[in-house]
Amino acid sequence: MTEKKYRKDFPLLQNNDTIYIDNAATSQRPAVVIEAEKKFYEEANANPLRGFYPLSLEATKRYEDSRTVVKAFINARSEQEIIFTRNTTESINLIAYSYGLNNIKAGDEIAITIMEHHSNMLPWQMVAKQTGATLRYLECEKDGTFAEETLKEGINSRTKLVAMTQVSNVLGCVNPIEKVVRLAHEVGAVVVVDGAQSVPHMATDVQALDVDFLAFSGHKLMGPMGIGVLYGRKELLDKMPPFLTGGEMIQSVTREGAVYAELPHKFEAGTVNAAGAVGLAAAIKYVESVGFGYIEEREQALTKRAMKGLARVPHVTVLGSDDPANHTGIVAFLIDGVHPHDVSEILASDGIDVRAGHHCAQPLLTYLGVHNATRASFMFYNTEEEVDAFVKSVAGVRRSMGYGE
Ligand code: C6P
Repeated sequence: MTEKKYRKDFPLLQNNDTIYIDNAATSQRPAVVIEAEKKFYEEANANPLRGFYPLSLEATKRYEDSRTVVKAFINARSEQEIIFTRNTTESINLIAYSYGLNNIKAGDEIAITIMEHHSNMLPWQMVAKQTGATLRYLECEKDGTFAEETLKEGINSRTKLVAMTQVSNVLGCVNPIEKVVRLAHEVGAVVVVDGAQSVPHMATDVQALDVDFLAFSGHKLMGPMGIGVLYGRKELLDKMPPFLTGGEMIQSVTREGAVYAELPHKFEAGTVNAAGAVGLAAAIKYVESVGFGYIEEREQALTKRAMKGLARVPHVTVLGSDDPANHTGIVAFLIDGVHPHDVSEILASDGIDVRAGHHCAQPLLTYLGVHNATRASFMFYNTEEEVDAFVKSVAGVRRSMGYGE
């Protein structure tokens, strides 16, 4: 059965017959999100948090109301724990520069996994280099799982910070965040979770997970580009110095220095992306109206169909687990004898949009013994027909390259 219930909500999918299955790179946006951003500029455009005239107060209200929506969405304790950033990358850099450089020293260990996106790897390489701490890589099994010993050895009395993605953007596996948090907190380490690929696809409860920091991007969650979120535990954020300094993050300034603003504004220097925050709130409300039960069920069905189809195509290897339940809509694969860039070009000529390359996870691919891979990634608005067209196109790739089969 083909499910098309929500497709009409997405203008691009109505105006374009491309088969868009590069959702892990960025999702499509429903009209309500585009409309919400437009409405902000049409009805409430003024610099938020600055003016005392009605328009600026309205801009501020819409910006702060959006924060409340985000707070409820991930079940944070207070709005003070929600910092608006540009994206996941900026959120993680904020933690690295503000928390990492001030709390980690020579002799300490930072534990990250080999499957991290460069955005959750390079900031920790920087902190390790600048502080003299050791950066330790937790290596996964080929299916993306972590052996008990790997976690127990990797998170030890020297560990001060553990940074882990909840869902890998290459393997699609869901990592055992609760277990990692337990091990980390037992040794007094803080946990940074990269939620870029998980927050759009499953319910997130920062209190239940007990994480210290969580980063995610609006654009993978059907929200606008250029708006992201950093959740941080208030006790930690309170003690951290600002990442960026300048306008709007102060209480008072003298020639000698400044008294910084309270949370969350201490971390939001300069004019904020209020329209982006409003768009993100609209995206969250849209996700909630669809419901994670439906989203997970649909994405699981599409992934299962794709993996079943690919399993029947000779010379195709899917990276990660054989079980579609551990792929969160992400299917990265190799075709013997064909470079992934050629695969994606051949698929593009059939009107199918996938990503090919190292997916900003080069150390993972090297660890898996490959240089590049092609990746399809599904959202609940994709259809069975699109999956079938994708499998059919993959099945024709080697023939297009001159192979017999
Ligand atoms: N991954 C992908 O095609 P930004 O660019 O800051 O919004 O997100 C960075 C990021 C961080 N962590 C993970 C797990 C990610 O997947 C991403 C973005 C995209 O896989 C673009 S490289």
